[in-house]
Amino acid sequence: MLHRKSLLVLCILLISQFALAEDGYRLWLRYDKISNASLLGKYRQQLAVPVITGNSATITAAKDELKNGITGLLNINSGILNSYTSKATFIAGTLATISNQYKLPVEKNALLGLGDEGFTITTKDQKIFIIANTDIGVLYGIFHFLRLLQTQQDITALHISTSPKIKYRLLNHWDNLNRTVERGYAGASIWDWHKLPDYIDKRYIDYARANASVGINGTVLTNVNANATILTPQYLDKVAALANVFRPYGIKVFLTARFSAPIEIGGLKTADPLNDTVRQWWKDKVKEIYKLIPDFGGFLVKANSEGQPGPQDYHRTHADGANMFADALQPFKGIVMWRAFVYSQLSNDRFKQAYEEFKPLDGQFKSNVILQVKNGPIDFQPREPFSPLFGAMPHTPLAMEFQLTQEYLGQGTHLVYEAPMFKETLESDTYEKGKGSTVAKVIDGSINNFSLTAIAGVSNIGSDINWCSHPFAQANWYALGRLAWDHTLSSEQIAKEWLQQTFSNDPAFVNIAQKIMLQSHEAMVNYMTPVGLAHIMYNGHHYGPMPWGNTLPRPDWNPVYYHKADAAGIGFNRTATGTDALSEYKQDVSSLWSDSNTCADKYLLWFHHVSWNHTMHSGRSLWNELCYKYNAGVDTVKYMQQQWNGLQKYVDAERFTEVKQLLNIQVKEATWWRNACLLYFQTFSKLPIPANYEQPDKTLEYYQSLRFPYAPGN
Ligand code: GCW
Repeated sequence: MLHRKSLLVLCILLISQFALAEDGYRLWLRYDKISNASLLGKYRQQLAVPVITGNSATITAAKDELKNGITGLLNINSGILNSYTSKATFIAGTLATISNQYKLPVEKNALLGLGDEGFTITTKDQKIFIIANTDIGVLYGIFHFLRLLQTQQDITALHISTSPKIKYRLLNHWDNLNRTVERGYAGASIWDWHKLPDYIDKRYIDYARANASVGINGTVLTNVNANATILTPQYLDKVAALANVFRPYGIKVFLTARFSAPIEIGGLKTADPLNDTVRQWWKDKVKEIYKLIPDFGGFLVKANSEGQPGPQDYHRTHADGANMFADALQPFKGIVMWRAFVYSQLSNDRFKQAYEEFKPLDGQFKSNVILQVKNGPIDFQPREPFSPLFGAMPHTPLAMEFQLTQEYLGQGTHLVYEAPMFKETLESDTYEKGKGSTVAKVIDGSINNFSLTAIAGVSNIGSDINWCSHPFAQANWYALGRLAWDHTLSSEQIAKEWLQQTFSNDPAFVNIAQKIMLQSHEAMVNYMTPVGLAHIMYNGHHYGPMPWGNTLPRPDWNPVYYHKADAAGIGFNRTATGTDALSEYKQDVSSLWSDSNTCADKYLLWFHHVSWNHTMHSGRSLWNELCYKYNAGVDTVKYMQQQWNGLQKYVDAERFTEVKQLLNIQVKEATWWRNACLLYFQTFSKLPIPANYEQPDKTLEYYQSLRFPYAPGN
């Protein structure tokens, strides 16, 4: 008897523990009850009689979300009505369904101008209206409204109208069919290919909800280092099952197309894009896909890059390759996202190669091809100047590829909020059509009048319970969606609303946590690659520092290629006396960076080889500036750690401890980066680390002896 009783107590304890588990699974869609009584009262009144009109899977999703939201946030049990009643306090639906039932609260033309995905949230006659042209617009409006509640905004007189600035807002998964994730630090792939199509993991639905809540409307399911198996009937059925889950949430699926698939799974002898049999093979394949997935988005292709097959294997151009897919997809309105990440070793500077290959092809791509360009010219380094392709391709739509997963940004252990880095690129001025031609305006199509526009983020999602491993890494997923919808949002605003939804609305918490986030990117640049250093990480897995790396067969895979440290100084001369990469930019841009005395410090070593005694804008010598920056980076992380430790009372124990432990690792690793890099560069500068800085406690040989054969994500 006693035994049974104690078992019961144990069960209750376990259940209540479970209910309180703060494992991060809910992301920013927590919907915890609002504790501010007066706000709660107002919200309850405003949501006393909610109506959502319409009838579709998307409208059902909108109803479910609103129901979940108000049950959690307001702890009320309002049933959501299907049609208007005079008692309604909240009405959502499409223009068509609402105008049947109620006098429109806003101008019809203004609404039509919001397009397929936009919406308005408007207060009229003390009722809140959410109106859109489509069901997806309604769902986006509901998510926006729930964000207002979650961030405790005043909802008495709302006048919001918004539509996305970018058409395709995508995640790119580098997920393999065996569930490993290239450069993934959050566990295995969330796609359980083995159990699909019959087993639908609840995660797929929550993934779709999370994406829709920030406006992400497409996902490339597979790695750009592609596997043709995904295009076989067996796997296409699995893809179709995922597409069915995502469809109500406005999310289209895309796949990566392996260029040699006609050979590998089609039994052809060639994959030549100008060969008729090959072209027909792709047309048939595409038809087969659309039969299963009528709203299939299209293909993302990495070709002739890092060993991937491509058109150049047949002496054809990237345009020939892309256009072959474009022709196959065009009848179904599918698109081709052709990656510009190429570096063929033929030129004297990896920086220049994407431009050299693609600039001559400007104007040769079919209208449903978009060229997907990484934010910088090399490869997702902590800081890069913008890729010179932005601003150089007036006849080709360009998509932005950001990397959410932190391959070069501290991988799974560093708190790095990426929005400031994304914004830095988006706000850079290309001068393509004179001053103000920012990268953002190139990719939103406004500079060259393109309606095919896209932003992609290489996903940081995995099977870890909290999706992204580091609790703060979720913010990067969130930020990608928010910025793709509206690139004018500030990093500050995005950090704030993410924190409010994910952790707490208490300003005492939000203000400090927001500061931690906002300083984190610059801190990381400082402790890894200050003053314009780049690509000095460990070979292969890219974990940790290895500025001495010089053993790989290709020079441009070795760190020494990038920093070029020698007795005379450090940095890569990309001016006219060097590789002249600067000439790939418009004159107004290159003139900003071509003189080592006026070039912004943050880009100095990207473009100049300067002496160790070069005078920086701070007045310090370059060597002293490096010492200063490396130390400032470490100090900032220590400060972030201190600030976080002061937030204990505002955060649940689980996530508080998780972040605390990770920050401890980050401090250690930042110190490792600083010490290893300074000791190594000192072998050239022969100058002391000024005595006012913490001195390395290990030798360079020690750092050089470290090995990480099982580092993740390789
Ligand atoms: O950053 C590099 C990565 C590769 C990746 C490649 C790419 C998918 O180290 O792992 O491959 O870029 O973007 O194609």
